[in-house]
Amino acid sequence: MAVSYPKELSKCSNEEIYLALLEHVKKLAAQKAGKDTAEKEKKKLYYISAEFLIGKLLSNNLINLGIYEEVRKELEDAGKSLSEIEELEPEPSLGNGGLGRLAACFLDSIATLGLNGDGVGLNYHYGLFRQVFENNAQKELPNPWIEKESWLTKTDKTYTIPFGGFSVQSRMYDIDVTGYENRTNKLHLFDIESVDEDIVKEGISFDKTDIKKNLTLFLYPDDSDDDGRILRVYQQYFMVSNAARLILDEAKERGSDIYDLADYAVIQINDTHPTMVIPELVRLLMEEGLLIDEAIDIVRKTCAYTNHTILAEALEKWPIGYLERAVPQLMPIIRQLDNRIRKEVRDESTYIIQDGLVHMANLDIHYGFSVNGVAYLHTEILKNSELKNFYQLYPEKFNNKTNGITFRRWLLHANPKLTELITELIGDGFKKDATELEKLAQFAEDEAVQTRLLEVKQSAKCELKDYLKRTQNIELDEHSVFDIQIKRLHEYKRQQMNALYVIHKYFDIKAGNLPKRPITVIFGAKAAPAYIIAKDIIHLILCLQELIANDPQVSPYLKVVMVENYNVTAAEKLIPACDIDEQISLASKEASGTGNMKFMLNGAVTIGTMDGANVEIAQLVGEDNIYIFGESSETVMEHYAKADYVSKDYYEKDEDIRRAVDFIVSDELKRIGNEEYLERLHHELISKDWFMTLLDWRDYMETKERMFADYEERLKWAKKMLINISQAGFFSSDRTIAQYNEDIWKL
Ligand code: CJB
Repeated sequence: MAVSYPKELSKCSNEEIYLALLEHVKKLAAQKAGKDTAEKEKKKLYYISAEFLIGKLLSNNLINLGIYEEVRKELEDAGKSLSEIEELEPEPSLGNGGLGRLAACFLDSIATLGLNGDGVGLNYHYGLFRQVFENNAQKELPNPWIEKESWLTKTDKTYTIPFGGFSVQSRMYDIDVTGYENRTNKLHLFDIESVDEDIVKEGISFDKTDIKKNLTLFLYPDDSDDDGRILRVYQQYFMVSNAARLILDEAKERGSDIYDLADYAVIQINDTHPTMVIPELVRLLMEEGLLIDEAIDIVRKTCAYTNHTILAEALEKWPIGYLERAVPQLMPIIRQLDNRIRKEVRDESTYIIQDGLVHMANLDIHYGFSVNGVAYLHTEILKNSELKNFYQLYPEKFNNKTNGITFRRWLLHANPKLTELITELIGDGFKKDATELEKLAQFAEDEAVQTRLLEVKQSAKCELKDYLKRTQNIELDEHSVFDIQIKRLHEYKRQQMNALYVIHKYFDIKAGNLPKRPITVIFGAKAAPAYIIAKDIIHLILCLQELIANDPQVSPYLKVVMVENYNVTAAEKLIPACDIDEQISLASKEASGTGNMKFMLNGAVTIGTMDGANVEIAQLVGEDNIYIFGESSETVMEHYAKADYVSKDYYEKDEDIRRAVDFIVSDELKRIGNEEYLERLHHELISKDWFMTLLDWRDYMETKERMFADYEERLKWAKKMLINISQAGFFSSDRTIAQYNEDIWKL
């Protein structure tokens, strides 16, 4: 092994080893990039995204470079531990959740499939806030990740980016993205030098108006006020103006005469955040001397849009006033783009500018050549209801690309013991072709294999126990059932439904109905800093955690754990250890979900609604191997259409629901928690419950009871685990990316 350590390995500190490995990996990756075939490759993909939730990179890079085992062994021989060394690496949390993590999985697969494609985003100095709990409530702290030596490489690419009244000088930083035994691509992150970390005050608050100092300071600053929202516009324009200039530069370098740009570049717009790339490219092409018609034609052939949600709040609409202030040069172009639509199209609901707002998704759909949803059901809902008017205009643009995950991180790295067992059973072909996992199905009835699988799960549970003890001083009982819900905190994801189940179980145990085996309900979730009810739900969970831990009658049978600062690193430990995976969103609201895929791959069994990719999972594993409950998306959408869901009816007619909901404002909980928060959540559930928690609660509770009973038949349960793993191949992001390439990018 040619890593150059500063002294004899056994005498190096972990810090020294980490830095030596960092340097070595960067060197190896650069060599692969050196062999780049870019000149021969005409067309290149640019995946523009405001988020790339890449997670720690050391192990993943070692795996993809094919040297993980060698390095691990060498360190072990010198008395060192690679996993301890990894703990020194700060996690770049450059994303909020699923959308950002998907972008990171995609970059891995693009490089692994040997495709010519780079990511383009922003170099936030602070990633998503670090979450701490104080007085049973979430507090947000800055989350720095850039150190003197890091995965970032400073390049000499800089651009002057104009804003209303001033301009800034950008600089591009690169992170190598090495595919599994394949090429190295780049993640380009743009930044400006004048960013000033000293303007951060109390928690994560800072002067939102000082753009030169704050432009790339934080991932998505709090957008609960106007200044926060305008800053977001500045960030987005900065991102796409840099991207557009880079794309034009590189296309010309490869021989484009600009008129043929679409033969040289394809742009994937990840949700509406990078939408301004459309008018910006038109503007830059016009600066090069093209007529607006010519420029629009070119852009229309170059841009493709992915929609990740039907929640109205995430479909951005910017007030004209914001754009006029931040990027006045863009508004005339946007107006022209809108005017054309007004001439071509009758349906006013599709216009780009409506009531003083610029509808970013409308811009994407009219001026992109492809519109895709991220799971079968989601795409159907887009076509048949949310974007129906657009689908009628452009049926040929709509297509589905069911999400996927990279198996390098979520199996090979996160779960080496399971990887080893699978390899022993079916060879290692699945590492390159995930569908080979299907071969595992032949062992479904094999008791020896079932037993081995249960042992692997048990050992992952023990590892999680050690990890949480070491890092958060949390005690787990590894013989309990691990029931896990980890994802962003949002009412539609319905952590509150799970919390109401916990309360129900608490009463059950008090009444002497003891579970056959202790249950550990584990949550991990960050709430957006301005999302009050989400924070109230965290507060409730933390209060329940405390109440139950201190109740000697209940605590031997039930434990609630809210993991602090849930992030990619924590997910890598939690997922392999999971028995029961919670995917309980209100049907129609979760576009896809990708945690569900990671869990099944690691042998968890899912309890879920027919929502997002759960639908496809259910179809693949069959009803014996997933626990489906709740109303269908059709029924839910009908309730919304008729506005006939009244949560109070469920509260009044179902005693168990009433007892659980009312416990939120019980004296027991009020003694532990904040009365105002508890009252607010209680009131919300009874008077509004927009995401219909109470509608599905009884079915959820009964399904969960059935699941705990089935869990006791250990070998039968192991069969379910095995079937889940064997069907997970479809959810490899290699498959997803191959489809993007086949249907959209055509590289
Ligand atoms: N998603 O994470 C986000 N952020 C958004 O603003 C909109 C959607 C999520 O994207 C994931 C990747 O496509 C989906 O799996 C998930 O359902 C969706 O909520």
